[in-house]
Amino acid sequence: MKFVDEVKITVKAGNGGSGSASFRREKFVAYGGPDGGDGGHGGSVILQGDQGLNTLVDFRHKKRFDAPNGQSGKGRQMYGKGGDDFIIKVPTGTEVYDLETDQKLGDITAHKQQLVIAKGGKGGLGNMHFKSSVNRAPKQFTSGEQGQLREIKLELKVLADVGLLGFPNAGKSTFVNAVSKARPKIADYPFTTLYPALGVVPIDADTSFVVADIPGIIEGAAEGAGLGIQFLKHLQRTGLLLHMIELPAYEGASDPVTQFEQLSEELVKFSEQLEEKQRWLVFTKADVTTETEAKEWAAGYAKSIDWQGKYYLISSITKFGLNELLKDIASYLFAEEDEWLK
Ligand SMILES: Nc1nc2c(ncn2[C@@H]2O[C@H](COP(=O)(O)OP(=O)(O)OP(=O)(O)O)[C@@H](O)[C@H]2O)c(=O)[nH]1
Ligand SMILES: [Mg+2]
Repeated sequence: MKFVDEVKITVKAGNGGSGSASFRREKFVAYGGPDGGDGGHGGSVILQGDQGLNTLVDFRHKKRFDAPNGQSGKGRQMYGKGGDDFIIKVPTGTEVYDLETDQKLGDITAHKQQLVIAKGGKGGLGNMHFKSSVNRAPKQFTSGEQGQLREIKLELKVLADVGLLGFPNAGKSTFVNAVSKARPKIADYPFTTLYPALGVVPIDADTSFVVADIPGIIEGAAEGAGLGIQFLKHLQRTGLLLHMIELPAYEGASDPVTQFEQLSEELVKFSEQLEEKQRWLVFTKADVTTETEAKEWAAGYAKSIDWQGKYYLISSITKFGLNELLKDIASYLFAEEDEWLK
C-alpha cells in the first residue's frame, strides 16, 4: 500500500441564506407590517479526529468538500433553515495548513477533536429588523454572507513508536517482516522501500508497539541524493530510533563505520532534535558469519565509533537476537507508563 501522508483539498462552507422582504397581508391594510425573516447560516466544514483511521488515503480521489448553504428567510417571520455542518474525518496526528498563507490552522491530536476549517456564512437579515418610527414599511433586507472557501493541506506524520534508520539494504524491511504482520517488500537492491510503512509488533496479549520502516538514507540525502531525507519527518514523533547497520556480508561491502558516520551527518542536517533522540545501534545479518565472529565485529565497530549507547546484534533470518531486542524496546517504551501505574 502506498503511504499517503500529504494531501491538498478544497473546502467550501455554505453561504448564509438571504433575509426576506415581506409584509404581513391583512385584508384592507396596505402594508400590514414587515415580517420578512432572516436567512439561515451556511454550514461550516469541520475536521474531526478519528482513532480508527491511520492514513490520508481516502483523500486521494475526493478532494473537494462543500457544506450546504443556508436557506433564505421567508414571510411571517420565518427564519431560513441553517445548512448542516460538513464533518470530515481524519486520523489523529493530522496537521492542518492553509495553503494560501502557509499558516498552520491546527493539529488534530485526539479522537473526536474538532477544528472548523471553513466557517459558514451568517444569514442575512429580514426586513422586520428595519422597521422604525420613520419607516414603517421598510423594504430593506441583507443578503447572507459567503461561506469561506479555502485550500488546505493535511499532513500526517506517522505515529510510530519506533523508527528504523539505515542505509539501503541494511535489512530494515526484513526486520519488519520478521517481527510484525506487515509485509514490506524485501530485495537485494537499494531503495526497495519507496514509501514508509508501519508494522505492529505484538509483545504480549495487551502490549504492542508500532514500528516505521522508511526508505534507506545515503550520503548526500539532505541535498536530495537517493530518495532524499523527506521521510525522516516520519521519525520525529517516535520514541526510539533503531539505527540498522549490516555486517559486511561479502568482500568489499561498504564499511559499517563509514555508513554510521555518513548517516549521522544526514540526521543532523535534517534536525538536531532527531539526532539527539534515543538511538540504538542494531547490527543486522549476524548469520553471515559465526556467532563468535559476529559478536567480535559488532563490539569492534561500536568501539571504533566510540558508541556510548546500547547496541544489538540480530539476524532477521535466523531470528538470532530478536527476542532480546524486542523485550528491551518494550521495557524502554513502556517504562514511564509502568512507573505511573505503581
Ligand atoms: N543473510 C541475511 N540477509 C538479510 C538479513 N536481513 C536482510 N537480508 C537481506 O538483505 C537484503 C536487503 O534487505 P531489505 O530488508 O530489503 O533492506 P532495507 O534496509 O529494507 O533496504 P531499502 O528498502 O532498500 O532501504 C535482502 O536481500 C535481504 O534478504 C539477515 O538477517 N541475514
Ligand atoms: Mg526496505
